[in-house]
Amino acid sequence: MNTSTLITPPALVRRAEQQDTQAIQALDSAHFIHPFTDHGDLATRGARVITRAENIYVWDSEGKKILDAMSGLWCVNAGYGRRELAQAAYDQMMTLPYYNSFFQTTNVPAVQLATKLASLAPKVGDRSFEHVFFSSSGSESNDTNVRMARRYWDLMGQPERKVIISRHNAYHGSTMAGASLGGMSGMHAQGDLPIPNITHIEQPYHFENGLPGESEADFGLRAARWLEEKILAIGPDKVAAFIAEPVQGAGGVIIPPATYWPEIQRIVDQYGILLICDEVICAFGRLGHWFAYEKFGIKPDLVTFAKGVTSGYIPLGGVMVGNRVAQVLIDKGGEFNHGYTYSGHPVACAVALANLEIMEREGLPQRVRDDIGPYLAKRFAELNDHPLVGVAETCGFVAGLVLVKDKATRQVFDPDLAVGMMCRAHCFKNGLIMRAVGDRMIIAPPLVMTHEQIDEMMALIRLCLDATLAQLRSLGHVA
Ligand code: PXG
Repeated sequence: MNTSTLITPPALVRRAEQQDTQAIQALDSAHFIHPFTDHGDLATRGARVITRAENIYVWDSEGKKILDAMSGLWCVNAGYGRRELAQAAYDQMMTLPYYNSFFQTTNVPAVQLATKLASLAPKVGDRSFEHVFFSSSGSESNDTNVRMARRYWDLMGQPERKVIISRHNAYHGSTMAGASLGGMSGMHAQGDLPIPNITHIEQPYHFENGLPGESEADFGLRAARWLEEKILAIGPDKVAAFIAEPVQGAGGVIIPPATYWPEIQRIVDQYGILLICDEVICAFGRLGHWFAYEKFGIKPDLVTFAKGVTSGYIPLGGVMVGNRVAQVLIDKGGEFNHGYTYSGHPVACAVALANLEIMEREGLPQRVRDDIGPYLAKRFAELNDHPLVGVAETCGFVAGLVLVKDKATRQVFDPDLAVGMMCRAHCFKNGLIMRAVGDRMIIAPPLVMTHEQIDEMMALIRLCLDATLAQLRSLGHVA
């Protein structure tokens, strides 16, 4: 077969856009149960049908062009429309579309990807990352972490170390263990969660949890010490691990104070507990490094990844297993009774390798660190002068701002007003995808953005904030 005729986006696009939007919406509503969706509500309004994408833009079935400032769902790091990734999938499918990695079997792309990831994960202190466990998602990877951390302590002769400490408002996935590790009360309320031996401390969110007049630095130390208090309350010999995102993503882009992570590291070291960094969002250039633990000087034992490893083109996740855990599993372990049909899927691994090659060739992590990250920081900080913005902050290529009723007193809106959703609606109307988490408006754009595209995005964000302000004024909610 002639591979050059395989991928013909214009033909695909025409087919999609010829569909009747309402017909697709009706079938969608009749047959498709969406994630995190109120289906009664969706049935009345109809889903937005996204039909194609290129670079940093997506198009809907009505032909509307939308700037995707969320990289899909924090994952399309290399941008849309990369033919190399489609080609890598095609080539691998024609060579070996699937084989499992159970029963003393392996495949070449999985070996190559594990080797590549080991070479990209920097050594920190006495921690190195020579081994990788593969899954198909962030959730599965965090389930793996729970089982691996407990297995580690069993093998260390300390089976009573079972408790995993996480944080309120963290997001670690939607499986039973993932949702339990996460600190989303709405998720815990459904399905009898958390599962046993998972507990939470408060998040390091200065705007909400800082005391009046407390500096960011002092707050960071106080927030980290909540971990120490929790460890002491449970009993250090019962704690297996602490899990956290370097910067909380789905919780609303919560960027911890600079003092937070060093103090967390002191505490986990002092009590000997494992540190799990969930980098499903933060890795692969998002914060200007291949892995964000390097940015914060964290020494994790296990590192969760997914999303950006394939730029979202195909599902793949995994865990970077640090030497402390890997050596014990290998030396003392026997069989670890855990694995997935798609662990080390050859097509997913081949796409990941091609994606990492693009990111390396185009220097995307460095670009975020030295060029577009600082430029976004400068432009995003300008929003601090907007009457609706309590505080606007960035870290690498994520950014968040909180909408407030009164800037001077930092008074927030009544949650029932759903001001974040109001702002999000203005964004969609004006051709911008920006996410609302309560009244925090957040972005995580593709890492290929140019300065001009950042300017275009910032103009749209300001336009949408102005439209939200005008609406709130007309409703009498702000002066
Ligand atoms: N950990 C983190 C830090 C995540 O952000 C997961 C684990 C779970 O990954 P999977 O691949 O199982 O979805 C995630 C996923 C949002 C949103 O609303 C964020 C995620 C997923 C869905 C919605 O921002 N992050």
